[in-house]
Amino acid sequence: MPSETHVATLECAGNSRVFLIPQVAGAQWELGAVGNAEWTGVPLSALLERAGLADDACEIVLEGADRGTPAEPPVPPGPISYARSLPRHKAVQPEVLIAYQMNGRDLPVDHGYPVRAVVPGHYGMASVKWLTHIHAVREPFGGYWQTSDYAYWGDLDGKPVRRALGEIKLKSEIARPRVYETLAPNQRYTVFGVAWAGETEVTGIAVSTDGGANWAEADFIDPAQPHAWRRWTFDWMTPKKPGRYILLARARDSSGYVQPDKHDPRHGSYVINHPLPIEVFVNDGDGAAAAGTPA
Ligand SMILES: Nc1nc2c(c(=O)[nH]1)N[C@H]1C(S)=C(S)[C@@H](COP(=O)(O)O)O[C@H]1N2
Ligand SMILES: [Mo]
Repeated sequence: MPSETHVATLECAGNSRVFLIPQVAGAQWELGAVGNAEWTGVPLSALLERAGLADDACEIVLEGADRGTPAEPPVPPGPISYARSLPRHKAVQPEVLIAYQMNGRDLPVDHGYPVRAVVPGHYGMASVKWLTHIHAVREPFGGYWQTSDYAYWGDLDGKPVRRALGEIKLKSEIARPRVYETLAPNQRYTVFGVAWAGETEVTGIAVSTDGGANWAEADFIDPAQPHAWRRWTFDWMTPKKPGRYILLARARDSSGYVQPDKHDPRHGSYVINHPLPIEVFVNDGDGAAAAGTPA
């Protein structure tokens, strides 16, 4: 069947969880549960067309080979496989692939060999790996991995309702310097990072080097491309005064949205898209550590 290649950023919905205060349960992801790759595969829409999708099919359920019993209640009646549904309107978009290659090679086992779904614009949990089945369903699929887990509290006429996590929310990360890195004073230092969004376009990126009191625009390296992150740089004259400094990055998108100041508790331990504080140290210039630098 015809294959296509798309670049897409996949971010785990729990990425940056370690930044939540107080600490929450779950893998203590720092900055690394996000990546950008080139995916090759057959568009899901081509498979659905060949199969002949019924008019009343509302969702497409994607199922993977891994099975087991969740450790946390509510525990389902027997072992379950990893399965997630996509709303029909997203499933038929041309960017959604049943992929067999990542960066021009067969998928590594960790990334879903032999075939996985790649759902650009949605958090990683939508991109089902080790894919075994694709089912069209007539009623919304309320499986474990989109109600008990990978879900959030939405709102229906003022009442909280459980909804499946979907679209990636606008976010940026500082990749360089690293948390707790020690820098020389009064030097030009290039801060480097990335910014990405789900279904919108990242249009601006600002950086603060004083904990959020002042912001200045950074420069994009990459042009805007749907579903792919944009790398950016920011030239910083490091302070003359030794000490602790907090760096932050805050992106804007084409819909006018700006990264929020705080994590929204309705998302539980997911969707951590507020500007993440990167604490660094500036030393006194003699190579000696500044006061407060961890040993
Ligand atoms: N079959 C299966 N697919 C899965 C998962 C899983 O546990 N089983 N985890 C999902 C989650 S939560 C994420 S973040 C991504 C991670 O994809 P990666 O390992 O290629 O980075 O895979 C998704 N696909
Ligand atoms: Mo994830």
